Amino acid sequence: MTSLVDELHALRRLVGDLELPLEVGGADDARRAQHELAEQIDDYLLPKLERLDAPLLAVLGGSTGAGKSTLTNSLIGDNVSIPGVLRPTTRMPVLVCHPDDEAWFLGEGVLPDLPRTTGESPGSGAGLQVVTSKNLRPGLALLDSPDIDSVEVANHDLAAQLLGAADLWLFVTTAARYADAVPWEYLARAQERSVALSVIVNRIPAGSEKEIGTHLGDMLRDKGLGDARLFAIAEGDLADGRLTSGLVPLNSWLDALVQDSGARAQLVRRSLDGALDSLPGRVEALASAVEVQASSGDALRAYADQQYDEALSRVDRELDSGNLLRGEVLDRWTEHVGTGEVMEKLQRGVGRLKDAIVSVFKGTDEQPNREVQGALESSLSVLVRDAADTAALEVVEGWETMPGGPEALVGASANLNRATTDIRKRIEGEIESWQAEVLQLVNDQAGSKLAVARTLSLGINSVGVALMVAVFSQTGGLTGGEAAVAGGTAAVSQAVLTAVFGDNAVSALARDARTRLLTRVQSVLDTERSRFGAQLGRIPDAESGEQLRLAASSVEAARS
Ligand SMILES: Nc1nc2c(ncn2[C@@H]2O[C@H](COP(=O)(O)OP(=O)(O)O)[C@@H](O)[C@H]2O)c(=O)[nH]1
Ligand SMILES: [Mg+2]
Repeated sequence: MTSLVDELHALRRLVGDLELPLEVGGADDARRAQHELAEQIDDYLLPKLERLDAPLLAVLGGSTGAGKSTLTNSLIGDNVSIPGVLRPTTRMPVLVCHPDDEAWFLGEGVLPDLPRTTGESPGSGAGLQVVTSKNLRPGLALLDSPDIDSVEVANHDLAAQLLGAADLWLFVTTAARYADAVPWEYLARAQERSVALSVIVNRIPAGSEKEIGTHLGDMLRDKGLGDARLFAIAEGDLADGRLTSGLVPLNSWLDALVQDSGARAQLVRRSLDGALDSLPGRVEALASAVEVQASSGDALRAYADQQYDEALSRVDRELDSGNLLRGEVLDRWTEHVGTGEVMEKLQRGVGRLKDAIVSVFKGTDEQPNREVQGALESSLSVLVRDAADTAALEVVEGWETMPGGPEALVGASANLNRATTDIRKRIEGEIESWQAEVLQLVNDQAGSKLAVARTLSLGINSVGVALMVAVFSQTGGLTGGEAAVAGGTAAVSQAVLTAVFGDNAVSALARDARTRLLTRVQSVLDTERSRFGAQLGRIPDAESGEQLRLAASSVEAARS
């Protein structure tokens, strides 16, 4: 059986590796929750499980000006943390502990990623200032954390991180502010994680302790925090910045806690179990966020697929329409076979068909074949490129309006809304390979001696070109004279092929050649489409949501 620590490590890795790149379905909250979860496993759960009897960390959290620093100093009886509303926002939080516990708090046991500074001079930047005081009992450290409502994001993120590492939250609020929304958002986390909590209402106008205590007690009960220990502290004069009265109940409670090893162990266990109990729900929220990302990713992918499928259909339709035989191809072919003359012979039934056809291809000169092939190649190339251009633009424009689409486009090349720059080279390469393939087909089909003879007397290349033309010769879409000429073109290539292969073989061959061509076009378009697939590479799939759930279940299983 694997240990709880191993399973937590496994969960931690999954949480850490998870990316939620799309702004869909509360992704921002999910990312924050992800971050806090990873931090709490590192900062608190893993170190705590390693050493259950480590000194307690009590974190003073709360809003700006609630009196956290003043309270810290007052509890220590020494000014270790600078109070006051106006202060550098990046000042390091101060952790005070007995000298005996310093090694533990300077070590990597707790909050391992925060750099430490020591001594009385406040540090700046990210990290923790560790101060020792003999006025504290060994076994309990106080941490004066940054304000949860700080305007500095880094500050309230750090506050959340420090609270995540606490064995005990000392939540500080004031008589004037305790009903504000922000503190209750943090208290909701305390509830979610069942952390040991006590709430300190500071700066209560003389005589209102009872009333405020009762009211706040009711609020806590309403939020499921009824067993939080409540301390009410009256507003009093400060001496040297420290409270002179009102601290006795809090002080004695903390003292008792440190001295009573049973109570201490119970508190540690409670916070630890609370944090572990909170994992499945927190992981489930992450897994749902993953699913939202995955399905947005799927929709983006399907949209791109649809556009490229449409591009292939467009090429297919264009082949059907016979449009490719217009212009250049038609001219070259007509020049090559002298359509009119052949047609006339065919219609008049003059001479043997084979002679007529042989006369069509002027000698063994390869130049005309190459010209027809070249003309076909460039028409096709333009057609495929246009289709790829259109698809790329459609996908970019579509994604811009789809959920998560703009994020999927982040970091894309400026050319993503067009076909790739080397598409032409790739199309031409494919067409040339296809043409070679068609010639090979003709060669293979001319298997019987009779057929070979017929083919050879025409030249394989001429027959191949006739087959290529047959692939494109549909008259749909052509009009007037052009249709007549194209019709003649079709008839000639058909007649050539029929003479060589016979009726049945011709249509099968033409279908085969056409399928092979479309397969090659498809592969060119697939390469185009893959650029969009690459943009979706960071989006998690639904599977990673399942893995998270499984990892959380394994943690649960390892607890028992
Ligand atoms: N008179 C008086 N002033 C206080 C008391 N608690 C805090 N203050 C003052 O309120 C301001 C903010 O307190 P501070 O401890 O810095 O709050 P923090 O932001 O929560 O750390 C400081 O100027 C303190 O001197 C108190 O009980 N009585
Ligand atoms: Mg402070």
